[in-house]
Amino acid sequence: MPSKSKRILALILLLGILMLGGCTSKENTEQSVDVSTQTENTKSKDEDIKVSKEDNSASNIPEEEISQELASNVNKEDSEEKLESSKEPKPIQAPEKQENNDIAKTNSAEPSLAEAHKVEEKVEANTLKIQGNIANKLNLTLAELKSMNDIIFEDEFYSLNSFGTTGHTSFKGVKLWSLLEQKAKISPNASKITLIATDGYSMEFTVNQVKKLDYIDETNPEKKFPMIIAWEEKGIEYDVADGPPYKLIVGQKEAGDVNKPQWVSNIDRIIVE
Ligand SMILES: Nc1nc2c(c(=O)[nH]1)N[C@H]1C(S)=C(S)[C@@H](COP(=O)(O)O)O[C@H]1N2
Ligand SMILES: [Mo]
Repeated sequence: MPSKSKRILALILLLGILMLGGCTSKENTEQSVDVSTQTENTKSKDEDIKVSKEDNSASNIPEEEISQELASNVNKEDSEEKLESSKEPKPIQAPEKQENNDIAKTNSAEPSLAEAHKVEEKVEANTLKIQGNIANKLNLTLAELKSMNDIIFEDEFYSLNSFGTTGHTSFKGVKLWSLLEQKAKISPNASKITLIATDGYSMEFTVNQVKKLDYIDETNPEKKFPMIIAWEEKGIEYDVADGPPYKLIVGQKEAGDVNKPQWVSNIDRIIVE
């Protein structure tokens, strides 16, 4: 009997030790979890501080909120990227720009002078350059071109584009071959002429194609056309604000010839090779 009670005591003791041991190990686990959560919390607090700092300097709370909402839907790295992008100096620059605008608005004399200068520069930039295998390199203003009375041509041209759209349009300009022959003094061994627009669009022709004076209008067999550099369409001069006011106009080589894509607008230069 006493050995039985000893055994029971021993069992109780063992249970007590086991229970104690279990509790301690649980506590230890909880503690280590606590530590890690604290570090996480500290991290996120740091982030919050960063964000709120940005908020203050950018004074752009709604955008920040949106980016944070977006961030919660994706993984952490992505969300950090989103936060980064929303931290870009854009919102900070905005008020500075406004200030500059205010200064510009209050100072009325200087901007108008600057504007006038810009318009002048634009008109000057709108010269027609003729370069390459010629004796007279030319840099013609619209006024100079318009004064070339001996080579002016004016008529209604027929156009056909690649979609099959057709039309008749009146143009006024100078004959391109006359311009090259009489004014630019094209070299007798020149063979190629390239017209280049300010947008990079360009068209290449042989000298013989430019020399040709009998381009047609398939709807009007009696008429013959030279290639022209026009500055006026339907009785209205091109707006110099839209770029160099020069457009190549060419008729058809034969019936069905898709000629409209060859009508180079805003010609910047003509290169002779
Ligand atoms: N500078 C320049 N000229 C251009 C073009 C262009 O893109 N740039 N497109 C050509 C093409 S493909 C056509 S059909 C006609 C279109 O002329 P529109 O714009 O007067 O209709 O312009 C031609 N001249
Ligand atoms: Mo076109």
